[in-house]
Amino acid sequence: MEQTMELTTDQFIRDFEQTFNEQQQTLLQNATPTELFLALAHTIRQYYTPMWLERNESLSARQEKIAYYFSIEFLPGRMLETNLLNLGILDTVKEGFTQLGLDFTAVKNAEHDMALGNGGLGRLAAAFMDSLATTGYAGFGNGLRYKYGLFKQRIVDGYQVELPDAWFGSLGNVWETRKDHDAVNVRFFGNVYMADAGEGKLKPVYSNAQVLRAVPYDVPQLGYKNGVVNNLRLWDVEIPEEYELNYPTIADRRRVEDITAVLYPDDSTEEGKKLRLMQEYFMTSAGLQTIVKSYLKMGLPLEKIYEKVSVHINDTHPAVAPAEFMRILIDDYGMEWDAAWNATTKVMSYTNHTILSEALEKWSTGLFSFVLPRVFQIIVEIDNRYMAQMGAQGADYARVENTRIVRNGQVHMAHLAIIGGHSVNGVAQIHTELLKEDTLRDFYALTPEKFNNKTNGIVQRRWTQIAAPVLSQTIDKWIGFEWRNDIHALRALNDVVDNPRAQNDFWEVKQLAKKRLADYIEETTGVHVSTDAIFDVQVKRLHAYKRQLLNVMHIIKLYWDIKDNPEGDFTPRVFIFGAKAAPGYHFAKSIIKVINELANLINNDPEIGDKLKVVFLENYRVSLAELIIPAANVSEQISLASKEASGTSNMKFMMTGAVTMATLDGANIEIRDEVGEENIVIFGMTKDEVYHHYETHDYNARYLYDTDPVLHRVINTFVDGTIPRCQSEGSEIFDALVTYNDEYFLLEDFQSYVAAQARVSALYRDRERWMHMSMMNIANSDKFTSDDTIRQYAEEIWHLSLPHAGRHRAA
Ligand code: GPW
Repeated sequence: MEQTMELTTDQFIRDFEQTFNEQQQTLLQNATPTELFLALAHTIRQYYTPMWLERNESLSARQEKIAYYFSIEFLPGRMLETNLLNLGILDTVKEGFTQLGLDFTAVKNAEHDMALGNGGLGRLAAAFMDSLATTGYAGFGNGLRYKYGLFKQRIVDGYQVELPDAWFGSLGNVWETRKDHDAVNVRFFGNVYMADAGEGKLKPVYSNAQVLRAVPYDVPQLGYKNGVVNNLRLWDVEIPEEYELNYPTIADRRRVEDITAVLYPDDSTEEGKKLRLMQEYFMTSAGLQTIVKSYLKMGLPLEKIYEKVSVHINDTHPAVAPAEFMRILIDDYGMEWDAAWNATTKVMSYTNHTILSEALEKWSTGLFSFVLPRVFQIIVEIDNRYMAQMGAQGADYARVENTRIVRNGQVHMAHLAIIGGHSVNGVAQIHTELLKEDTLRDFYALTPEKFNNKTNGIVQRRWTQIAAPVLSQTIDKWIGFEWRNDIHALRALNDVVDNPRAQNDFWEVKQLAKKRLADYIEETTGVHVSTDAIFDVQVKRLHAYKRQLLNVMHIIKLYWDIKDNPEGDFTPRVFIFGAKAAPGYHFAKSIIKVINELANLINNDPEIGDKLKVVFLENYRVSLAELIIPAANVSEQISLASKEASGTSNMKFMMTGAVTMATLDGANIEIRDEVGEENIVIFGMTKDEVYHHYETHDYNARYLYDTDPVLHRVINTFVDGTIPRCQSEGSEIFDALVTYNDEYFLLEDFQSYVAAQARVSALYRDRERWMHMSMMNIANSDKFTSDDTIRQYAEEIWHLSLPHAGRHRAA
């Protein structure tokens, strides 16, 4: 049921002016956007605080089951507009600002992105927080309060340079509340030995441990027009007062603060650093300790904690959770092993986000037992009992050996998460199938009932109502407002996809978004781009498997086409990239350099002119995505089939009317199923063809390079001096593609990609056909709402019920 705050513009203006005067002590007219932002945020805090208190009271009064989403990353981006939208007062506030003569856009842009995440995984966690509140489920986040979020990317001479992202800087995080009374201690290092506990029992005694204090900061998560406020709890580290003497120097204190100082900027590769393990354990232990404490306040038996608590492990980073939960139940609360194990496996569930083995966390037993001696003991015990139990069941020995937790001197975190929980899910259909048949096949053979799929989703409100307000108004015009509350109503657009006036409206909307982006491009890069050109966009982390290089190879091909035939009839394109590379990922950084130098070459060639432009936008992040995605005509989703677990930007592009250029990978397949084959452009190998190469070892990149003259010329362009100032990067790329046999099969997919791109050009010239495709994408995007994804998690994995049936405040 819809429930918005009742707030008139006049009332808002009074509230805002009062808060502003109390806080800033200057005149509104003199205030900077940042000062106005702070005052506005504090006004909003006053609005939601009573709802937040009431929510917490009613959840505990009714003893509702709560799911806790443990994630080392949360990537909400800016919160101001979402909070206003979800309170139902975005338009009122905008109107108030207009009446006050203030620029709302400047104020919203003053908010620093909350970038406590790298990319898709962190953004998904943030989306789930919004959707949990919006659907009304009691789902709380648990993570780390990094002082520095994902690095800020600058491009200098074509190279990526990383700068620290001091996101809450001197202003603090305006949305958070410190909860001192919920602080707990977390122990690292030291020794553990077993001592007599009487009655023939043993209990662990810790000595010489380092004891640190975990202090939570809570960030409210507002539901869309339903009065629900859930909680995202982020932990910070401090030195407990009673141990201060152990840290006499500033350097000593710094080493402690390091634990929550910075988000690891690596995406999909495992680093195996001690500090990272400490981060993981710190947030997991602190979260679980407070969860148990708040459960016990209800006066219910601890053995039944699974009836009121679910803990979700978002990828392997919090996968120490089952062992830590066992430690708390047994050591801190005296539970017996079997009862504790029964509770633990019913509480825990796990999502896998990749099949790339280099991203599956493993820790050396040496490091692990040094940092977490007691947890390590428990893991060894879990592992032994697992072996014994499987042996007793007569399970295939090789399978059991492949799935055990401690093996060859390593602790396999994914294995702990699977054995210690009741559910493991992938994030798109094809990905879950691959987990079953490949990555986790032995687990699937042993415990098939644990496996399920949950295809990712996106917060449609952010990508339409916030990022694409004019598109949203146009949708209103054609099908009414219902879709804003029920995204499935968007399907009504299917009736107008061939209506010439509707097509014209949606064309104009896209042109406006392109103009907005073109202005930004000109401002930030100095490059002028024409909105008559196709805006062809690839924005995502820079990874070899995502194949930004394939896109580059196609651009080089077009460059030679134009140079060979400058008078030819050519459909103009602007290629837009946005991508951060992990600081230690040399190859990815070389690709960034080459894109920038190729852009220089092409953009400054008068013979090329407006036919072809290449733009690399620095510092890609959520707020920049909000500007770029609605302006795209073509969405590049070209990962090697089988490698992209799901993708989520593909869904955002679809929802705002871009046509997807796709391999049959991740959620692209489900997008095709929704829009139909004619409304997406598919190319490249299937996952079976890819796996065939793996099985037969028959792939021969050099042969393709030698026998395909177009490919030959394109690849030579990396090394023959055509693209200036990137000699070493160019030869690195040449070697990866030819000498080292092209790990991600770009050469094999090249011709199919080029042909698909030619199809796109032809389709774009037929405006009716193109608008049909574009609008079919918008009209059929409702499947990818994270509201529905989270409903499936809540019902099928966490077994939650809806606490308030949509009428939270009326109860
Ligand atoms: F390697 N993803 C990510 F699986 O953004 F852990 N960072 C990561 O570290 C990993 C995965 C990990 C992404 C996937 O690459 C993407 O396909 C997926 O859509 C997204 O997670 C959300 O599930």
